[in-house]
Amino acid sequence: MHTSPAPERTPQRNDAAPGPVTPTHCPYCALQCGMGLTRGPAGVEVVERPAFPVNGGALCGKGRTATAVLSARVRLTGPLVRSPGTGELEPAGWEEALDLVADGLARTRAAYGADACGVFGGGGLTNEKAYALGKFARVVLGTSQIDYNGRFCMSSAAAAGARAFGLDRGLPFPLADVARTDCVILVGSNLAETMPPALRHLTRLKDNGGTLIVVDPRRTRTAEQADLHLAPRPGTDLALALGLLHLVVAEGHTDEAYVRERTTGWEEARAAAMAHWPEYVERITGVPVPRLREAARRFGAAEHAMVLTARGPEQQAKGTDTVAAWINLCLATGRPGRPLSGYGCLTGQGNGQGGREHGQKADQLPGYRKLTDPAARAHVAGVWGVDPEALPGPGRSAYELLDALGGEVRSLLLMGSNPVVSAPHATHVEERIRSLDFLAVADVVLSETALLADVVLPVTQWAEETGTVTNLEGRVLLRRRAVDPPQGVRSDLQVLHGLAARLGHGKGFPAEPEEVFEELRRASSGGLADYAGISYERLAEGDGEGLFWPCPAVAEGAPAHPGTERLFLDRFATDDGRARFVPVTHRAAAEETDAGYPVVLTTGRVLAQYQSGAQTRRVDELNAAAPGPFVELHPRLAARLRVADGDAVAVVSRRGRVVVPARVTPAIRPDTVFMPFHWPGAGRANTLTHPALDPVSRMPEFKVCAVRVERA
Ligand SMILES: Nc1nc2c(c(=O)[nH]1)N[C@H]1C(S)=C(S)[C@@H](COP(=O)(O)OP(=O)(O)OC[C@H]3O[C@@H](n4cnc5c(=O)[nH]c(N)nc54)[C@H](O)[C@@H]3O)O[C@H]1N2
Ligand SMILES: Nc1nc2c(c(=O)[nH]1)N[C@H]1C(S)=C(S)[C@@H](COP(=O)(O)OP(=O)(O)OC[C@H]3O[C@@H](n4cnc5c(=O)[nH]c(N)nc54)[C@H](O)[C@@H]3O)O[C@H]1N2
Ligand code: SF4
Ligand SMILES: [Mo]
Repeated sequence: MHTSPAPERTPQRNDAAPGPVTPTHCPYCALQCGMGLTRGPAGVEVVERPAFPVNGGALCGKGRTATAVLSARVRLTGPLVRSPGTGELEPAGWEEALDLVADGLARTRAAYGADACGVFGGGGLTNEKAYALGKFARVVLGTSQIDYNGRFCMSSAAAAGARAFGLDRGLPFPLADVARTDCVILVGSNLAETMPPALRHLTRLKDNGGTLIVVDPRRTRTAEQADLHLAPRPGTDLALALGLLHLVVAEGHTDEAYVRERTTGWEEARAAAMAHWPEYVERITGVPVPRLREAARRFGAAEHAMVLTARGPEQQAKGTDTVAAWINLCLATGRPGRPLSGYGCLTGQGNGQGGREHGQKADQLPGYRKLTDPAARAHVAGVWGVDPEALPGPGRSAYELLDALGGEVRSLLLMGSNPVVSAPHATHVEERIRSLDFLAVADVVLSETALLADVVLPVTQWAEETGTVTNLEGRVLLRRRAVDPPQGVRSDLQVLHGLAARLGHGKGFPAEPEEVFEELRRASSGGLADYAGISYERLAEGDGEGLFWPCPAVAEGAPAHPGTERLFLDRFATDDGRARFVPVTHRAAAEETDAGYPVVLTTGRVLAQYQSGAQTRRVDELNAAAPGPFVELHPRLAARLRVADGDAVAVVSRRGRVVVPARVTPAIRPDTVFMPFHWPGAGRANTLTHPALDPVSRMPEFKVCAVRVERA
C-alpha cells in the first residue's frame, strides 16, 4: 500500500515554508494543477510545485485559497438527519444516518422496483469514487438510473469525438503541444478565467509566431489575446464551422491524400458544408465574410493547426453536431493524428476525464465500455463476481433523471453535485427534488441541494484522502492525502462501503482507495480507457507527472507500458482505423428570440467562483473578488432599456425571472446578454435556462435561450 503521505523536499522558491511538503493537486478544475501542501504557522498552506509540467507551479486564486474549505468553520463535520418532528436537519450519529439511507433506498426498491432508486454523481469525484458509485448502483441497488453532472459539461464533445475517432479523450496530445503548433482556433473557451495557468501555452504560441483565433460572442480576457476574434451570435457555431469548411475547400486547403488514406465519409460531409455559403453564414452568425475568409485562410494555410472547443459550442441542443463540424474542418485539412495538430476538447471538472470513463454514466461500464455490449458486460460482471444478466441496461441521462424525480424515480443518492444551482430550468428541478420520497446527499459543505435532503453525509475532500484523477489531457495523477480530516467526517468510499454492507454486500466495496484502484485496473483492462498498467506506485514516481491512458498491462517480465501521450498517430480507434466525417447542417436553437423575448441569454463562468459556488462561495478572498450575480449587456442595449451600469434589472425567460445588477460593457454583442451561474436564489441564472437536450449527448442548451431584459 502506498496511501500514506509521501513528503517531498520543500521547493526552492518556498524555502521559508517549514515542514514537509506533500505533492498533490488542486481540488477544482480539469487542469489539475500540481501544488504542494505543508503545515505552516497559519495552518495548512499551499506551496508551488514548479516541476509539474501542466502548470509549472502557477495557480489561480481558487487553487491558492483552496485550503480555506478544509476549515471546520465552513463545512459539514457530522451527519444531519431531518427530524420528523421539527422538519429541520439535526445532528445525528453515523450509524443512524447510514441506517436511514440504506432503509430509504431499500423501501423504495421494495415498493416500486430497483429502477425507482436513482444515483447522481459528479465529475469532481476521484476515479475510485466514480467507479465505486457505478458499481454500487448496478450491483447493490440493481438500478439502471445513474448519471452525473458531466452530462452537463463535455458530453457533446465526448459523443462527437467517439463518433469521429472511435475514442473520447479530451486532448489527444499534451497541453504543452499547443505552444508549438502554428494556428489554434479556440471555440467558446474563456480559459484566461477558467484555466488561467493554461494561458501560458497560448502566450508561447504567439511568442513563437503562431496565430490564435478565438470564437466567442464576448470579447473575454481570452479573446483579448487573439490575433483574430470572431464573435458569433450564441448557438450558431455549427454554421460558422461549416462556413469555414466551405472556404477551406474553395481555397484549396483540403489535404486530399490524408482524406483518402485516413478518413471515410468525406463526400457527404463536403456536400453538406458546400451549402453553407459565406454570405449565408454571415447572416446566421453575424460574423462578417472578410473575417471568415481570414480565419479560413490562416487555419488552412498553417502547417500545423488545432481546434480546441469548450463549453461555448458544446452546451447547445446541437452540441454534438456542432463539435462534429469543427472536427470535419480538422479532418478535411489533415490535422488529427498528425504531430502538433488535431482536435481537442478542454474538459472542465477536476476529474472530468476520468469521471466519464468508469461507469457513473447512464450507458457505461468501467474502462469506457458500453453497457449494451455483451462482451463488456461479461468482462465487468466477471470482475464484479455477478451474473452478466443481472446487470441493468442503460438509464436516463442527467436532466431526464432529474425530471423523473418524484415520478418514476422516488429515492436519490447524490454525491458530488449541486443541481439546485447548476441544472437547467432549475426551478423545475428543485421542485422535482422536493417531491422525492427520500434524498440522501454526500457533500463536503451544506450545499443548496443538501439543504433539501433527508440525510446529509459529511465527507472528506481532496487533501484529506488519497485517490486518482485524470486531467484534461488524459493524464492519470495521484492526489495524496496531506492532512487529517476533521473528526466526524468519513470518505465517500467509506459511505458506499457502509451502505453496501447494510444492503447485503459486505464484500466488494472496500474503503481503501488503492484497493478500489486495483479493481478498477482489472475492470478497465482491455477497454478503451485502459488503466491496467497504472499503479499508485508508478504514479508516485519521479515528479509525479502521471501516466497517460491507454496504459495496458504487459506480459510478465516485459518493461512497463509507458502510457500514451499522443493518440491516433498510426490509426484511429475505429474498426477500420479511419476517422469518420459526419455530414451535418446548421439548424436553429431550441428557442429563438421573438418580439416577447428579443435578446439571447448565454451563461458561463467568472474567474473567482467555481461551478455552483458551493465551495468557492465559502472563501472570503474569492467572494471579495466576485461577490454576486450580474448580467452583462452592451451599452446600446442598456441605452435602449434606459439602464445604467449597476442598476437592478430583471431578466425574464419563459421559465422564470431573476433580478440582478447590470454590468454594462462593450465586450459583448448588442443582441446578447451573459450571466454567470455560480449563485442560488434571486440571481440564479438557471432559473432562466432552457432544458432542450441534444439528441445524441443529451446535453442541455445552457448557452442559448431567449429572454427579455427590463428595468427592475
Ligand atoms: N473560474 C472557474 N473556472 C472553471 C470553472 C468555474 O466554474 N469557474 N468550471 C470548470 C468547468 S467544470 C468547466 S466545464 C470549464 C468551462 O470552461 P469554459 O468553457 O471556458 O467556460 P464558460 O464560461 O462556460 O464558457 C466559455 C465561453 O463560451 C462563451 N460562449 C457562450 N455562448 C457561446 C456560443 O454559443 N458559442 C461560442 N463559441 N461561445 C459561447 C462564453 O461567452 C464564455 O466566454 O471551466 C472549468 N474552470
Ligand atoms: N447555466 C449554466 N449552468 C451550468 C453550466 C453553464 O455553463 N451554465 N455548466 C455546467 C457544467 S459544465 C458543470 S460541470 C455543472 C457543475 O455543477 P455542479 O454539479 O453543481 O458542480 P459543483 O458546484 O462543483 O458541485 C459539486 C458538489 O460536490 C461537492 N463536493 C466536492 N468534492 C466532493 C467529494 O469529493 N465528494 C462529495 N460527495 N462531494 C464533493 C461540492 O461541495 C459541491 O456541493 O454545472 C453545469 N451548469
Ligand atoms: S486553474 Fe484549475 S486546477 Fe489550476 S489552480 Fe485554478 S482551479 Fe485549480
Ligand atoms: Mo463542467
